Amino acid sequence: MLDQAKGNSPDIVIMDGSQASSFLRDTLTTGGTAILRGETADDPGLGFAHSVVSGLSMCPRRLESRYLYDRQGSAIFGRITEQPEYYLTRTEAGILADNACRIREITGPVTLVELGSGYSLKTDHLLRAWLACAPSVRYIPVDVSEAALCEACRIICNLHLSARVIGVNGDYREAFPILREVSPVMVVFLGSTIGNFEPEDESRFLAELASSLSPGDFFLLGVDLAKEQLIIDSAYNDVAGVTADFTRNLFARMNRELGSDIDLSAVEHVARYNPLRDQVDIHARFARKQIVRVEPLGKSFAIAEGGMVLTEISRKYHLEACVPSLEGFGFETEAVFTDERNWFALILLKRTDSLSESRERRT
Ligand code: AVJ
Repeated sequence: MLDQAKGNSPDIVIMDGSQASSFLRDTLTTGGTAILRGETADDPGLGFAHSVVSGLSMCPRRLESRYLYDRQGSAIFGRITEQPEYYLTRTEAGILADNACRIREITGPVTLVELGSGYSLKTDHLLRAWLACAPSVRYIPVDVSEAALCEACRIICNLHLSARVIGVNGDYREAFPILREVSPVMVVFLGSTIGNFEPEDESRFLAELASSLSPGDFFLLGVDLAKEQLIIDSAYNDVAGVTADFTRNLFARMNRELGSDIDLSAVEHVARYNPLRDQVDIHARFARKQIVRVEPLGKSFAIAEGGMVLTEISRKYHLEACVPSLEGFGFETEAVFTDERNWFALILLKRTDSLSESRERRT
């Protein structure tokens, strides 16, 4: 039997297909806290190196944004959410605080699975609403950052003694096979993190999610809404420079893990909202020529002065288009919650009884 952590210091357990599901069932019935480490966890061997080599070989150059979230990156993102200009987290937390009980009324006592949970701070509104209606709650946070995930599991278990928490350390895909095991479930995907996906990746994600859920399961999605350019530009260019540190940390991580030897003082943060495409593009601009090494694979890349590397996109949504498009993947809309300024929305969806009709509509 796998080791199971009790109390406030979750053990790290290596997830391995067949064991994972019985382990999951045991922990969710007996209680306690544990972490499952998936294949794409924090330190996936050469995964980062291969991703950097392929991204720097592209034209234009781009890096995968999931690698922004190592220990340092998750901590810096935590500080972004506290900046006065970064309205997203604060606004979404307010919507959650106001509507968590209503959401629980609609869904009933489902297991909560949160994708990209980070420090799980906003989720506390949901956990409290769940615990106000039943003696215990089952919560499965999924995150690529082991450090953030362990911290979140520790805090939640200290705060809510009856919570049954299993952290899954890996990317979203690794959580999909678990969903059928823990149904009835509500998958929670907050923070407008879905806006990090290119449209094709978003479609693939939604199709895979819909087919991994059982009919009647729920999906709670947070999306940042399109709004005045100045407000969005400010959110991604905070005066304190925390977002610039976040972008720079990706290159600091390359120095730490790949021996890249980049002069970080040459890396500038450039973020700009394009209202025609409803998208923020976040780039690193190299103020001086750099040779970027990827030591584990023996490769080097020359980036000229003024060279740009896309590190992230953050797409913004219009409810009129977004809701029907979600429904096309096999969901029904149960409720849409927004703030009084209409800056952010939480969409509560339910997996329909069958996917066939919606599949036909999209092909
Ligand atoms: C965590 C992806 C939602 O796009 O707003 C914030 C990440 N990057 N500032 C976002 C981010 C720069 C954030 N998401």
